[in-house]
Amino acid sequence: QTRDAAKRRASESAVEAVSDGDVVGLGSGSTAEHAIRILGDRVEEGLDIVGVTTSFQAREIAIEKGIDLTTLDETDGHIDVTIDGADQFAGPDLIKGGGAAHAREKIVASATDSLQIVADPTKETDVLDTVVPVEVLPDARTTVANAIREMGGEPELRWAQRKSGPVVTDNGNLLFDADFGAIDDPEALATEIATIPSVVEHGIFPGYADAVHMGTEDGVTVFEY
Ligand code: DER
Repeated sequence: QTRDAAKRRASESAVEAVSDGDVVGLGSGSTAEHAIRILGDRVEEGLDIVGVTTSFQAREIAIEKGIDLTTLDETDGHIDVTIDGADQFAGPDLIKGGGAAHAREKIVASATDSLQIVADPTKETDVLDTVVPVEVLPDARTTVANAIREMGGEPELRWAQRKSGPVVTDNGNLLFDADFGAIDDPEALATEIATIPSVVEHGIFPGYADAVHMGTEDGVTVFEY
């Protein structure tokens, strides 16, 4: 209950970064859901924005809330501000992909002028050390798993909870959660993972955050980068 309140407070803070006329990236996950719902309420009160969504989940909520949607093809690949969650943040370095949406989240984040991350205190860390989601073409799962092990990681195929078999992403691919332990150089590891053949995208977002809005027990802490 308190964690959900913290997520909501983080989102209320991040939404302040959105202005009339903005193209807004709409993130995925339970924290970003609060932000989309709040934006929807502001749209009803007259806020003039268009959204670019990062997942099936984000699109469903945006449609429910009546937020007009567009695509990167129609905005010349430009987004003014994106609000999205994270599995972990160490300063501006992020690990994302807990919701298996990190491929489209990274496209949107990379096209964004200002990435506003929303989180609760459980996401804050000095050194990134949670598992790194790695999206792979289904036929390459064995070769990618071998490559991750050669790099010192331990890959675990993400199995679905309410479906027999593995999680299948919005892009029709499979997902490893790769445990590399503490990640001292996120940028270097990001580059190394990205060069493995048939890796579609991974969840290290090195230096991506322009701000992190962390909801706390009684308020919000905003880190600017
Ligand atoms: O999958 C993602 O990248 C989500 O943003 C995730 O990292 C955060 O989800 P949560 O807000 O439900 O914890």
